[in-house]
Amino acid sequence: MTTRAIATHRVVAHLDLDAFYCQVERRDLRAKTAAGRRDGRASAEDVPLVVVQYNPFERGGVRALAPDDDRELRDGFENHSLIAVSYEARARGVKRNMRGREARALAPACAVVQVPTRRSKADLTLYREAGREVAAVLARGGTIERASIDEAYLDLTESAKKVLEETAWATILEKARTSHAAGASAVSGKGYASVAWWNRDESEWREEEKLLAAGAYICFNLRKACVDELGYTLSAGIALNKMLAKLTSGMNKPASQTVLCPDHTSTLLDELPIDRIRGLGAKFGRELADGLNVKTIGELARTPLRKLEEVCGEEKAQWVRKVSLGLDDDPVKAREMPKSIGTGKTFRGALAIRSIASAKHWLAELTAELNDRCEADEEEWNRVPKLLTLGLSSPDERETSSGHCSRRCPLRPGADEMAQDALTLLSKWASGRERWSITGMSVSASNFVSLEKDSGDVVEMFKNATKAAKAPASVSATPAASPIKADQIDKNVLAELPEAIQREIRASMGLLDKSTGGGVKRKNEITNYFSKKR
Ligand code: TTP
Ligand code: CA
Ligand code: CA
Repeated sequence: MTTRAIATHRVVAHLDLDAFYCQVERRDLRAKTAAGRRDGRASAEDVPLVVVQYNPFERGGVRALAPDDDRELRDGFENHSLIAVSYEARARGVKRNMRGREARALAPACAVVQVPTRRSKADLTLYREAGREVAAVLARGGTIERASIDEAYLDLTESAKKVLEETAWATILEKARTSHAAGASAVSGKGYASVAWWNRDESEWREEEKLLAAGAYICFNLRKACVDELGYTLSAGIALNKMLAKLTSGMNKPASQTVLCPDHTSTLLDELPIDRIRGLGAKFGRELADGLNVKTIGELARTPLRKLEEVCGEEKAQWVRKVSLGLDDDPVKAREMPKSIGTGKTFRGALAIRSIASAKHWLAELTAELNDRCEADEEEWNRVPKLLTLGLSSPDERETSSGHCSRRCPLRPGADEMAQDALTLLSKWASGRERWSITGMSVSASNFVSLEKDSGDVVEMFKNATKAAKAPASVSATPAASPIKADQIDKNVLAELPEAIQREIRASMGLLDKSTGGGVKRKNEITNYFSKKR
């Protein structure tokens, strides 16, 4: 096998949890039943289950139910809309767009669970946490890009190459062949579609097909780990790029995976409605369909490039052409964790802040915003910040030539606490100065401490497939960012400041790029930071 041929191919998986909220609720019901807090009927796997959204227009308003309450509704759910339907309920004809009463009519034994609420709104924390747990397991396979609360893309290319090098073909095949092979009948020309495709002699396998098989093997292991360790089933699509993987993952739900045979791509796309492709769903897709009078990706693929260009311009036409042929080089991108989060505001000229009362007002505004963003960050990254930084720009500031300074203190969670502490920092800065004015103010949070559970290595996982199964959750206290040195201007704080202030500071430090003259002279961390930004 030549590495050159393989280097041009990728293996991407798209994984999506089956009836996600239902699975989370089923697990929750099981835990509550085990703790003796409710009867166990609805926690049984084969009982149909639906998750309902409260109906805000119902008399009496939203029924307040915390995650920990018994949220299985025995009555009053008739008008609630279903947001998740278990496969047992689907088998009885229950569908997502129905109401509670229809679910009960079709499946009288159906358990009806209401989403948790908080301040009269749905509280998705339980599901977000579950989605994160699953993502942590999947991340053992390779670079992960979470695409929604219950789905993710995985780039399995490197892991697949490694598996091909280290694992016997028969071993790979044994697990890989549990996958459906989409389009196999067309490809193999034999009767037993999937089976025939997997049964081919090793010599008949092309390099990219082998890579896909290795990807399927990894995906099988990852899905098994999710079942063994968390009790959740997922479905997956394994293909040569993100777009095709996404189209493939839903083909055989629930609890199964599908490999897209490369030769089948054009057949799959031929009849596919245009709006099924990401990027062609909304306005642009409609313009394209109307402008060219086409409905399917196949028709789009057969449209001459010049005609495409007329409708959507050269650049977009190139992209559309590629996509219509099943090509997609969009990389699987791990979302980067920000090192700090913050918010700031400028107060120019007459707007400059000159009193503690006015500073207090604006700090309350800024810290409220910061607190919201910290909460969102905690939900997304499962971590909490430990350091609060107040950044100030002031013509009276002599400490640095830039007129900018920052003050820090340990971060206490909560908008009010942060507002109080920021005000204390500001008051200390102001004390001892006869007159002062502030032209820019920012607050930021950094030095994050992760609350993530430990995750292992992909190869290790295969070796100890079930050993890790009951590993207890541990809290690691590794700070996600190193402490900020006090003797330099905090680049994170700078980055959070409004553009205008950033420019001012850069100018005063002589860091402004003279664009034609190649002006950046000082090669310190901050210069690097700014050059990276451009
Ligand atoms: P989906 O992945 O679309 O659906 P699902 O996981 O329930 O079922 P499937 O097996 O077909 O993937 O959505 C994930 C969760 O998001 C779903 O369980 C509930 C929630 N959701 C809503 O709250 N409202 C919606 O309109 C949709 C589509 C989903
Ligand atoms: Ca799903
Ligand atoms: Ca989904």
